[in-house]
Amino acid sequence: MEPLDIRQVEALLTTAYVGRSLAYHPLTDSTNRVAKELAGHGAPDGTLVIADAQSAGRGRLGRQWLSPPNTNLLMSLLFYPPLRPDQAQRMTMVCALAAADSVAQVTGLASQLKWPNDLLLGGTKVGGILTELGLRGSELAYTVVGIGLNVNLAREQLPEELRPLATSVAQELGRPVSREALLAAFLQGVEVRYDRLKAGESPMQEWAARLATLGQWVQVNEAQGAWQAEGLAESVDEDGALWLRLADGERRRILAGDVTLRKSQPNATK
Ligand code: BT5
Repeated sequence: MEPLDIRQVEALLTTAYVGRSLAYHPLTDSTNRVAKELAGHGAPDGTLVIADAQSAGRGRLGRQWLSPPNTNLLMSLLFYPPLRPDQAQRMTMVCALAAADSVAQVTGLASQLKWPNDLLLGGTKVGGILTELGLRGSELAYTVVGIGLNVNLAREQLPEELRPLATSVAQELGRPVSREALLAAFLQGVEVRYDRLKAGESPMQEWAARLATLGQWVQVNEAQGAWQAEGLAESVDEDGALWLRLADGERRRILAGDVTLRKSQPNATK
């Protein structure tokens, strides 16, 4: 696999500012870490940090993101959105929608979103998003949205235990895909949606409409591991929280956690 062709990306790019400031690393520890560092140096809104390999790619809750070199998209975008800290998940929504659209645009494949931060193809994880915030007092100083998208990955390149849980765009399409074309389409989609957000439009309705999770009976493990619950994934709100309807009718709001689809509601009356 060839390294990412940054010249080609720049030639394809049609954005005004998203991705125009671009830091490419053949290898870094984590693009999220680098983007946060750049935020401290006043890097412009929409700065892109992209790597061909990461030595410490992060998922949520201290989990790892794995990717063989020169195969996938490993990147972080730095934003200074006009949002409060509790609204920062809207940047996750913006990027998730743009990622889904870019896959559709370049390959014709329809992807789904899974609450809170996964991109799925054929029901299997093809990408994940890790959003991190920087605070200035009680205000949002910046948001870093990190995206790992499996583009040309063959499942066998992952450790055995991950293989059933992961897929890639190429795997689903049956042929390799241009990472450069996908990246340029993604950045274009981000800019359009980010501009709308800045104009006061929320991406929530569109995001909710694409969430495969809604309407499903799910098990939720809360982020801190404090509790586990099962229920109907009823809705999401403007802050990206999931509203779960428990079997006893109680509604619970979940800000962060992991969701597993359950085949059916236990003791459901037919
Ligand atoms: C995520 O976390 O899905 C967010 C992943 C974000 C990664 C990007 S890469 C660029 C940027 N820089 C970083 O350092 N991170 C971001 P989470 O929902 O916690 O899922 C992590 C779990 O996904 C792991 O524990 C594995 O089970 C699984 N996993 C790891 N690598 C994978 C891959 N390539 N494809 C599918 N699943 C994977």
